[in-house]
Amino acid sequence: MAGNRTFTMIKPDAVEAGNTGAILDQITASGFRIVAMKMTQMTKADAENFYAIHKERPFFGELVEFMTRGPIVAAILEKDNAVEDFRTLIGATNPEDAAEGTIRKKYATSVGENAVHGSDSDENAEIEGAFHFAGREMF
Ligand code: RTP
Ligand code: MG
Repeated sequence: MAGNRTFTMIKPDAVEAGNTGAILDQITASGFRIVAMKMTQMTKADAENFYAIHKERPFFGELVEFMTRGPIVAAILEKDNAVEDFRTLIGATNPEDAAEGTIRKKYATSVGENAVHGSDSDENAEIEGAFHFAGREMF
C-alpha cells in the first residue's frame, strides 16, 4: 500500500552543518519513500507565506530570518501514517525535550534552529507540498 504523505524541510542550520545526507539516510531508513525533493532557498515572502499561521507569534521575525538565510532541502515523503510517524521521528520542537535518537535530538541546536520541519496534519502536508512542488515534480 502506498500510504499517505507528509512534507519536510531540512532547515538552513542542518544544511549549513553538512547534515543533509545523514538526515535523509535516517528518514529513508525509517521507511519513508521520497516522492519529491529539491534544494532551494526561500525568499522572505515565501517564508512569511509558509509560516503565516505563526505571524502573531513573538518569534515570527526570527523564524523568517532563519529560514531564508541559506538553502533548505524540501521533500514530500510517503509512508503509512506519514504525518504522525514523521513527527515522532523528528522529535519535540525544542531539542532539549526531544527523545533520544530523534533527528532534532541529534542535529538541532535550539528551539528555533531545530534542523527539520514536519507537517502537523494531512491537510497541511498537502498545502505545504503544493507550496514547494508542481505536480510534475512528484513521483
Ligand atoms: P515545524 O513546524 O518547523 O515542524 O516545527 P513544530 O511544528 O515543532 O513547531 P511550531 O510550533 O510549528 O514552530 C515552527 C518553528 O518556529 C520556530 N520556533 N521558534 N524561538 C521560539 O520560541 C520558537 N518556537 C518555535 C522553530 O523553528 C519551529 O520549528
Ligand atoms: Mg509546525
